[in-house]
Amino acid sequence: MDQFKDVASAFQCPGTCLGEAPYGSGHINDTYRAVYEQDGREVHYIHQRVNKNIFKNVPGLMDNIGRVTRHQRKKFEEAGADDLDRRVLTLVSTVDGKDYFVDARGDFWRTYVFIEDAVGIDVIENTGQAYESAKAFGEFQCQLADLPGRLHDTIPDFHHTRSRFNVLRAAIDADIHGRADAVKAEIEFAMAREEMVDVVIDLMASGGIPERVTHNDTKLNNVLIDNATGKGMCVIDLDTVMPGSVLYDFGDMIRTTTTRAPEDETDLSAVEMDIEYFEALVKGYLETASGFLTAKEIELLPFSGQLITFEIGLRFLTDYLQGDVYFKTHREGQNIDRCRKQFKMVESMERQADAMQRVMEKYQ
Ligand code: ADP
Ligand code: GN1
Ligand code: MG
Repeated sequence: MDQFKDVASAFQCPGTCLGEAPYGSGHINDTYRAVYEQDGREVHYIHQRVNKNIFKNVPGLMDNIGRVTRHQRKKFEEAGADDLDRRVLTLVSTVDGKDYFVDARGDFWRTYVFIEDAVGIDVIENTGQAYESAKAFGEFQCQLADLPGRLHDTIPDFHHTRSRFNVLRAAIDADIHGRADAVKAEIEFAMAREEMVDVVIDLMASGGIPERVTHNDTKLNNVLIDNATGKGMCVIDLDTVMPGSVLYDFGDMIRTTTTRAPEDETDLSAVEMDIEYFEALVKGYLETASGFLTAKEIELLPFSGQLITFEIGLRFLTDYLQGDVYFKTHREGQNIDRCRKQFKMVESMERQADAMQRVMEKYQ
């Protein structure tokens, strides 16, 4: 791709760029793994085109990522951790010393050192992965607890579930693609749960739970798991790191790590929240996060799964009604399948609320 010549020469990646290919399965940015020849050996980098339709303030977002990754690195150094270049994302500077490059089309690019021998997992395979990812995200929150200054809000109201609900309502009323009739059951499911949407935002507003620096997109494939050891190596996808609630993070961990069904599973008969995975999550998370969590936050951890799974389900439903303009899709109907899967998980968690509570009691 011609655009890549400019990208490759914009960053301080030594050697010759041999080529690049799309990489990973993120729904938002365009991610490429590039191969460079450096003194006779092959070295990889991640070049990423940041989605500027979704992120309206990319310079602010990149400022966040620079601050966050420097802070994390310092924390790992203080803790005597080794293999630092695989524990924290490393931004590669442009030739003029910036963290991002704007190409001739006005697209924003950034480059990361490629983390070798570790992968982001799309669908969970075993309880160890749930445990490791929760431990990594808990450690991430802990490291950022004393980050100086406030981060930019890269997407305002990102986890404001009431806003998400209202946007869905407007999409149903507008119904610009005439799809609402075919998804009446999903719309009814959503409307019947309106009371859920204010719980966390009201508590945040009243000071009942604290604002913290959170990741806000803690799905399983946003932590790289070491191929050899199965350990959580590196928290990635830092675009939405900003002020938030730990409940957003824990809720999204529950959404993505407690079932072996993919996010867009169409056979819903077997989709259930698996309590064993939930237990592994709680164990891993409390190991790294219990030192700073308040009693109220801990009390709401099981509920956060219902809330965030519901919220993402609302977003998939909205995007389906609006014509699939936000999340990348690879086939017709993928967003509505994603929505149905989320709602099935919400039901499953509602049914198992007592069992989830008992797991919490075991670990306190
Ligand atoms: P998106 O916001 O689109 O989800 P991500 O930042 O999560 O984009 O990146 C997409 C995928 O690229 C990740 O799931 C991961 O597999 C891979 N990836 C991103 N950064 C790195 C890195 N520094 N080293 C190795 N793989 C990476
Ligand atoms: C997006 O970037 P990615 O693919 O990790 C989305 C999340 C959703 C998720 C659903 C910035 O995450 O909020 O929960 O898809 N990211 C953004 O899979 O909207
Ligand atoms: Mg991602």
